[in-house]
Amino acid sequence: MITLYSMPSSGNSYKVRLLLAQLEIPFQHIGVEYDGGDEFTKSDEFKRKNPTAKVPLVEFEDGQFLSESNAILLYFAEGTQFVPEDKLTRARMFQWMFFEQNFHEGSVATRAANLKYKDREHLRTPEILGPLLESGNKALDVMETHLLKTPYLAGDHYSVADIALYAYTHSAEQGGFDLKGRSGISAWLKRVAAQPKHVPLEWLPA
Ligand SMILES: N[C@@H](CCC(=O)N[C@@H](CS)C(=O)NCC(=O)O)C(=O)O
Repeated sequence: MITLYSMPSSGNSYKVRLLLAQLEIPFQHIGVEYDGGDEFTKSDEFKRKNPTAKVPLVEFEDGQFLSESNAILLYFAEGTQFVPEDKLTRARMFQWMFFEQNFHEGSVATRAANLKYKDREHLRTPEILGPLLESGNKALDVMETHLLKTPYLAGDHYSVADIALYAYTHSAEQGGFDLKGRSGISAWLKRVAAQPKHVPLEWLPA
């Protein structure tokens, strides 16, 4: 069985838990939390597994590792209904996954994390939170414009791009972002949550 090192409260980790649940892939879960106090990700033992010192991280049965949430999604989703076969549709799925890491995560998720985690209290200044609000709103507006035209990010079907962007969009209000005023995103969030075998962020394997 694979082992997943993941942070229960983190969207990047949730992406992987959600996909594994939807694909019914069993996994052993090792939880790593910011406020756990053990700083496990900073330990030499963990950094030997993942030099970036971040989760999520998958450990395969043969001792190999895979990090970066979206790479993990693509690895497990390959050959399933969650990766489109058509070349251009697949490229559009990649487009949204790169957008997630380049435009969305660093603003929407970062602002929510600054407001949520105790060890980020010093990052709650107007100089930091202001620009994050602006860039996060821009990212959400890009999604909103697109999702008013199409049911899922890569087109007509749910793909791992939807998983990648659902993780931090569904909790964006924690970062002070307005979702109710964005009807395209709100309807898409409901469509994603209604997918078979969908699990919430809090879900962990038994
Ligand atoms: N680009 C990475 C980001 C991973 C990341 O930032 N993980 C955070 C949680 S969201 C983490 O491991 N934090 C623990 C730490 O920095 O000690 C991905 O998508 O997997």
